[in-house]
Amino acid sequence: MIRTVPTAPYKDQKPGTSGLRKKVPVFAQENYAENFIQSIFDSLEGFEGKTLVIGGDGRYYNREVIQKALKMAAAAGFGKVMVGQGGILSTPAASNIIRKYGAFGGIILSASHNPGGPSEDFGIKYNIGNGGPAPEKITEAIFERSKIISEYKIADAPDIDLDMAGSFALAGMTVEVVDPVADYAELMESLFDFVAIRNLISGGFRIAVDSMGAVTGPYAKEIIEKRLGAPAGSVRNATPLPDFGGHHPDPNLVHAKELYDDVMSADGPDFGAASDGDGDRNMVVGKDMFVTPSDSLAIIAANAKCAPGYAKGIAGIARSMPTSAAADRVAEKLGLGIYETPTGWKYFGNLMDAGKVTVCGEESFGTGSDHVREKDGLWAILFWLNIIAARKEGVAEIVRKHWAEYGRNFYSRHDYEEVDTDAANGLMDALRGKLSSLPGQSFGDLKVEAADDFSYTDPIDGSISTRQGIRILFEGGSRVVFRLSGTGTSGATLRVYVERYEPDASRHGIETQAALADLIAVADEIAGIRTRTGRTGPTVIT
Ligand code: G16
Repeated sequence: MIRTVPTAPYKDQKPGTSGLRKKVPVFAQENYAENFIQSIFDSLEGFEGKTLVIGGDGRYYNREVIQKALKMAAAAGFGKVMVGQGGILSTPAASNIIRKYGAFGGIILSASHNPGGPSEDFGIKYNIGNGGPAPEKITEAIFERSKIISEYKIADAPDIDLDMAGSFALAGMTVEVVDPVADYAELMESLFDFVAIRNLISGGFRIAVDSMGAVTGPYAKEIIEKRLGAPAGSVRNATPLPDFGGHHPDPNLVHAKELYDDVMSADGPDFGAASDGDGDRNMVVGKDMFVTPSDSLAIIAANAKCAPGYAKGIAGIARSMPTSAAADRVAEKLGLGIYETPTGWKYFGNLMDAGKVTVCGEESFGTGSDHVREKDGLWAILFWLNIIAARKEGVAEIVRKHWAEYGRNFYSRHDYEEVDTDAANGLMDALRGKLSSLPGQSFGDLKVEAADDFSYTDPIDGSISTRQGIRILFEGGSRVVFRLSGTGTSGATLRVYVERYEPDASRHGIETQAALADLIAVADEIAGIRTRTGRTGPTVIT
């Protein structure tokens, strides 16, 4: 039986950079999740009888919302839902399933790299039939709908046992509980040279993969330990837990410090990598070398032909605007198209669908390709292992040779988390007010060449996105970018991205923060970060 339930709208269901993210107690309010899910369905057309994919990163509240979404999908008229066993699907695995089985779309339950637990974060996002995050015109329609919603529909039916694989009936709809790992592992095996990686590992190359108590554990166990033969225990924190075992599942130098320290220790592993809550982010470290995500994109693009799935070469590269221009130098040398988009993986979808780009990346520890339409943490880790196996060189050697060939883009991001929202908005508004007067001004040795608020016109569908980050570009190619995060759930997070290009190889060994010190000081001088936020320094430096 289908029940129609009256509801009142919430005013705060505006999706951010990647779906709706709020604290669990916000999602647990009466009808809050139901309103948002119904708003998604109300914004779509033509899904009757079609397939929807549902899965999440296993965080607290995942199972409860999956049961609601299943019953609401049945009430809305979907013919079938494919749901990951245990409610688990990493974001890239969900994208793959949507594509492989020609589903209409998918609902992914995750707040990505944000912590999980009863008072921590939860999230819902909708992905379209190409497997990628819904574009802005859909997320805006969902938000508009959420502001006026007055009822939702739900099937009155018992819960589905998510732990049992198989097909089940739910109010006239089929629910298929699927193995979350099998299709994804098969895809990875089709892209990379597993024989070469297996030989590398059996030859004594030691790897450590930290799943941070989050969704990639079962995927990494199957691929890294079972199929590639790494010794048991090579994958750490491999059981997805509702609170990620207390970890903040964000693979960066702060939250994956234990792994980093281990790889840097004398008898530690040769290669370390970590993934985030929902498996789309990655961090890669080698002995004596942390690979910045921007460099990772450039190096993967430059070495793409090492991997069988990319042996014919790549069509082009896309990066988000705040990501360093390291990839641009590779594109230039290889004669490839290069695209600069706003922050958010959703902007890459059209370019990949049109065959303009194969490889995409973001400074926020995201790298991926057109094998799916999400960034993909394990894909990046396997790509690195494949490159190492093919070149028979370690991470540090590969990175240093890359810099020697292309020059080094020194790069760092400074985050000021949980800043007062008014103070953060005030800082950005004041910067916007200064944009026209900055060009021509000098700050020590740095002269401003141009300053703007980045806007993007999608080359495929012509849609325009404005106010995507303030760029201050200095003569010689250095720059500082200011943005407010669109993924946080408390206060505002100010991100300051700092970059300097250094062609001279004799200067490539300088410590990153030292190489950027003058730009960091100028960023504060121009934006008044300390005065306006009351902070003496960033919360996180990556
Ligand atoms: C999401 C998006 C990414 C984006 C990142 C950072 O990542 O999918 O494309 O780069 O947020 O966004 P912001 O700077 O607005 O916080 P994830 O891993 O959280 O889904």
